[in-house]
Amino acid sequence: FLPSRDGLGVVAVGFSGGQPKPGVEAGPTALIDAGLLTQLENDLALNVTFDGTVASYADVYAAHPDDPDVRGMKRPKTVSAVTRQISEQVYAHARAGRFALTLGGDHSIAIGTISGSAKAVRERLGKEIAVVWVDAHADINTPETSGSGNIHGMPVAFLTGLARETREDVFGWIEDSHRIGVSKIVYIGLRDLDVGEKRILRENKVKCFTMHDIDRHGIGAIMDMTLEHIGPDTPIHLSFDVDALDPMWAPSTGTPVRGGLTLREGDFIAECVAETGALVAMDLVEVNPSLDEVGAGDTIRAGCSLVRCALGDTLL
Ligand code: 6HN
Ligand code: MN
Ligand code: MN
Ligand code: MN
Repeated sequence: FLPSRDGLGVVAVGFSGGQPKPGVEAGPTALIDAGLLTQLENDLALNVTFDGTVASYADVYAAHPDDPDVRGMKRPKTVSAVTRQISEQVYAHARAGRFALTLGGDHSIAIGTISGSAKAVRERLGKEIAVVWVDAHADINTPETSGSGNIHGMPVAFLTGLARETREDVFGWIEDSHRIGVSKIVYIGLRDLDVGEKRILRENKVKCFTMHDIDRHGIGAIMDMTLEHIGPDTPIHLSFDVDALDPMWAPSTGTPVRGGLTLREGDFIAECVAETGALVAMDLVEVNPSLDEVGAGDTIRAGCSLVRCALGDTLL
């Protein structure tokens, strides 16, 4: 089994509405200006499909001038409309057999990317995807457990159905075909969990490799266990929050947490997932070049490296 890869589709999401700090909407442009797509085309000989636009969602913001909280969620209709659009874009790439690379933007956009992959892979390959979620955070708050109301802390709850909403314009568009099972997620790099999230992770027996586990076993063993949990012949979606890396390597991000992955550990995770031949999609999110401007170059270079590794650049 190899999910045949007919080129690479790029979705550039200039969106920051899932959290309060401006600047993360400039992430995709910074990565592209650093030469990421040229590197993929030239060094990896990938056939890149990209319409050349970094979406700014001005129309969506204009359509929801006041977007009052729903169950404590901030900007619910804006985030719902943006993620719905992304879901359709990622679906279209994945349905056509293209690897879907999404550049963010804050992590709320994974509601769109993973729902799009899950649906396309069900239809195209008749399989359920697995998700490798690399992050300092679990992003599995429900609206009720969230202390911040920021939707970038909730995508996994909506994707698994742990959080649900019936109104169509507040994530009610998410159908069963878009969802993933809790047993199909593996977390790597966790080190900042909210109390409610810990309860959710325990109650649902979610596979988690925290920084403690990485210190204990080493990243090599962690990747063996990750891929063993997922099992063979399973298409994988890699959702990589750059804040999984230690701020020493990636300081320009909205919620940095010290004690994270080294640059090499991050690249190694991406390489191991690439090596399976089963990677069908990747998100790289939370690159915010306006935070810690001195470190922005490092953060962007780290992001480019993670994407290249996930596409097999460093494998022989
Ligand atoms: N991220 N758990 C915190 C919250 O607000 O729910 C932080 C979330 C961070 C989200 O980094 O993608
Ligand atoms: Mn995240
Ligand atoms: Mn995070
Ligand atoms: Mn916290």
